[in-house]
Amino acid sequence: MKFPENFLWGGATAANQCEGGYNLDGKLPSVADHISKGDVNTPRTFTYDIDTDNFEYPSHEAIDFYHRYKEDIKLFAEMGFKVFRLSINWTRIFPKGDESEPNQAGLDFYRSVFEECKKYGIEPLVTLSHYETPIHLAKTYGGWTNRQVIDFFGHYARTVFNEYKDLVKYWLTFNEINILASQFGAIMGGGIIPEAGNSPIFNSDEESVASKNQRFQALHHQFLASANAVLDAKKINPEMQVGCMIAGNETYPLTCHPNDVLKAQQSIYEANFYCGDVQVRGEYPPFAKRMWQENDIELDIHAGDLELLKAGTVSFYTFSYYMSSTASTDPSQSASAGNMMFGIKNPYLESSDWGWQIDPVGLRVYLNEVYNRYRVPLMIVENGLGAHDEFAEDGKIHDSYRIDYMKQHIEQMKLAIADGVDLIGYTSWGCIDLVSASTGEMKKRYGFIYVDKDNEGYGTLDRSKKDSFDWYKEVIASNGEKL
Ligand code: BGP
Repeated sequence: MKFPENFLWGGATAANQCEGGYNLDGKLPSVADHISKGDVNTPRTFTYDIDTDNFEYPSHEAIDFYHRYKEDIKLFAEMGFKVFRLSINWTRIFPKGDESEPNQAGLDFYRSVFEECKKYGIEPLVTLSHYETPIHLAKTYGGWTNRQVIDFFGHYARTVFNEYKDLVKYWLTFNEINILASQFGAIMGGGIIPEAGNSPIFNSDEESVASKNQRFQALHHQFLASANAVLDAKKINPEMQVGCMIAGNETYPLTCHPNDVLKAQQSIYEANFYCGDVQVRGEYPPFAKRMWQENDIELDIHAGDLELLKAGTVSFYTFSYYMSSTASTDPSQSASAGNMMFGIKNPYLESSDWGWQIDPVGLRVYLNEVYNRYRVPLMIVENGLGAHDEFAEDGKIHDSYRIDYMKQHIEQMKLAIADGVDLIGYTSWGCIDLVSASTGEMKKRYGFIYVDKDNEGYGTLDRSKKDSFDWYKEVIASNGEKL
């Protein structure tokens, strides 16, 4: 079985993790610009006032894509990218979020980025919201808990749809929308922040920043905003396609005890299908009522909301996939680390340097599960290995571990296509090294392209090619035949 002829190979980034220039040309801070650097042991911290404290904010300079995008896109083109996923930083277009007029310098910047992509025949795939809610909306309106934010987002989305209607065909509304159910997602994705002071973005206290009710209400508002965006895009240019973006969570039962099986199933349903059903099928799933009751969630659903969800369904489904986890009802089992999801250690899997359990077969399982439920085209828009890269004596980075990881995942994609899954594209995460979302570090690297910057923020920012660069170039040139 082969990859389809027009398969979209490429790479993915997010504005807050690569652009830098956080206060240039009219831009004001987003929520991500208020998050300090952490590391494996120290959680990143949200801090209310960035002018008066001493934290480091990795997004403020990041890898300076803001000034170096031409060089970076040229390297992507050299690898043969067909698609480049990036996000528009909302705060470049509407610095506070509630203005009526957009910031021209922000519009010009992305026009120039998209034109640069088009020059090489690269299709931009644009996320409208990837942790970049304007801090003003978070502070003044309570972020996405406030229904008014739907309108501000709608105005932003229509503005960029109109502006780039001839340059951008593929859009995603909210990055990993399902993580809004977590505390991390509440801050980063939902713009729900503590009233003053600091707060770790990973917190074992479930209700520290936002209650479950607030988080699911915010999610309801994002569903509505996403549905509006789908409808607006169709009106502005019927050629445009809008997709959802879910953090893919494949969970296995730790044992074949029926209680473990049930727990794993519920985890998949609640983590993946709750959002997938609303965005693809246009309705809350059957189990939602039980879930709301069990968690004391009472949603404020207005007249017309459910009709809007039904009307504004996405035309393709995208997701991130890094790892799988396991579920157990045995209280003596302890949780292991993961991509915004935490589970019990699977004895059959190896883990990355950051403890994420590597599971290529799980990708095939996930692809089949989701395709058979939704029957819309699928795209993997994040996948890759966060690893420590060291220069060898010959002055190069021989990242065979990254090549192995990706090779195994691409092999499983091929098998899933043979299973009948309509998979249309693959953008590996962090195609160029960038700031880690969970830890804020630079040393957790995913790229084919190395960026000379260390965890303390020192370095020339020069770009260089790792071994995986040439390997991926071959993969694309052979349309996935040479792995
Ligand atoms: C996803 C986010 C990305 C990205 C990725 C890798 O959840 O959408 O923004 O960062 O995870 O995570 P990390 O950077 O923590 O390794």
